[in-house]
Amino acid sequence: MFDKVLIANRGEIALRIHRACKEMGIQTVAVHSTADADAMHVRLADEAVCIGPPPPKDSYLNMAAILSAANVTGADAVHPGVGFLAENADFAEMVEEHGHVFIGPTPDHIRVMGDKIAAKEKAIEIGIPVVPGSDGGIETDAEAIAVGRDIGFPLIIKAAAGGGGRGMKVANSLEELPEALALCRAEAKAAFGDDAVYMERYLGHPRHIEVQVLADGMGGCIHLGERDCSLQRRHQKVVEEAPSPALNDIERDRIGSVVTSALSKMKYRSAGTIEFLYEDGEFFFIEMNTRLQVEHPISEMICGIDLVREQIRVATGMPVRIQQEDIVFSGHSIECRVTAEDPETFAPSPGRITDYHAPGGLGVRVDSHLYSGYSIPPFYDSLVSKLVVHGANRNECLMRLRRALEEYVIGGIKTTIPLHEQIISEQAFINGDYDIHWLEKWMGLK
Ligand code: MV4
Repeated sequence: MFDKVLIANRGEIALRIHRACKEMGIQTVAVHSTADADAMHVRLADEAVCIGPPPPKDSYLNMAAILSAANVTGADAVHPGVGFLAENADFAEMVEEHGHVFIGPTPDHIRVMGDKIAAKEKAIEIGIPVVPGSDGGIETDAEAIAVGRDIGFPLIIKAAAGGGGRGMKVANSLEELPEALALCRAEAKAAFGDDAVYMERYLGHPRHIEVQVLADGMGGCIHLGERDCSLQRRHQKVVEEAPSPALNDIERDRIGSVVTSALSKMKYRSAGTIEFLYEDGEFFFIEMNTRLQVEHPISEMICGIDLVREQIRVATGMPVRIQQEDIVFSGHSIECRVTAEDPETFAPSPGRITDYHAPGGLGVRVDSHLYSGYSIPPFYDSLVSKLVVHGANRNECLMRLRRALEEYVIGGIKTTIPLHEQIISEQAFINGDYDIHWLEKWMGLK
């Protein structure tokens, strides 16, 4: 086992990884920008290294500074967390070249899944169902028109280098196609420096359902069920739940075994997530995330598995020690992403926390780096807390979530707690009857 792990991240996720390390008897090294000198992850870590000024490109994305912190502290391994360098294949490669273990997949797997065209080809190769569409990239208008006639309208054009919802254009007819293609290409070039695009049938009312996996790089692979992440605004997830209210046990087992046998074939290593659009009873692969995800705790809650702990274990070269048959999916879990934003306008609301009281009690988990007196810096992601609740069933989970939101006090800044209270009181949400467009439509109405 590792003696010392460097955590190349900040905020609640740095804390989450620190906690897993301490429970495994592993020493932790925090890295931080000058804006984060007083952050909780820095306070709790065994050692801390300042890696640069506030802008992410000068600190949390500064590979040379992070590698030198790993070298001077003698860290055995580097955990990238989520965001920042977590899906940067070059960083993973450099970590290993410098003699540390990268707690994540191989650089090759990160690279393949980072290119959406290559990822889709890989998905087809290993037997995962994909959205019908172009066979690889689209080069010319003539090719686009031929594919358009074939798959029909509406269709969606996506950037190969895209992700997180950027670089997509919908075309409703053959007439709209050339302009949509040109716009998508231009946007992709400007945003990612790569104008490669591909086409897919446009699904009008899907849910976003993703399957959590853990694999050991030697063919061992298990799944921790699915998460329904359909409640999002501008491609930012707001509320997630596990299991999905839309699936039954048979569908869950079926998609779970499709995914685990595929990733086992690929010899995938580490935690990973396969994202699907789910519409009219069918799953369509859209992307794979080769990292831990923000919403991983809801899977942990229903499976009783510490995913970060297991991710660290497989990074040392050990096989996955949990058998699929031994995973018992128990009850229901919901996560509310609490951000430091105005709940009406979503304007950022950084500043000093004057009062802090987190909810507690059975089935309530708060993953947050906040404390009374802490000042939220304005330079980073607005996520300040994940309120994660577990109940014996969905109704118990909802009742518990409601009382936990009522108990939660975060004084001095605006947060999205009131928005969460409203969402979970809506009949459509209570019924589990929502798709990827529901939240934005509802916000437009209220
Ligand atoms: C789609 C789609 C409909 N049809 N692909 C958006 C982010 C990127 N990961 C994939 N996205 C979509 N791909 C086809 N063929 C609709 C979306 C989409 C979406 C997907 C998941 C969660 C929220 C979304 C919001 C708008 C559009």
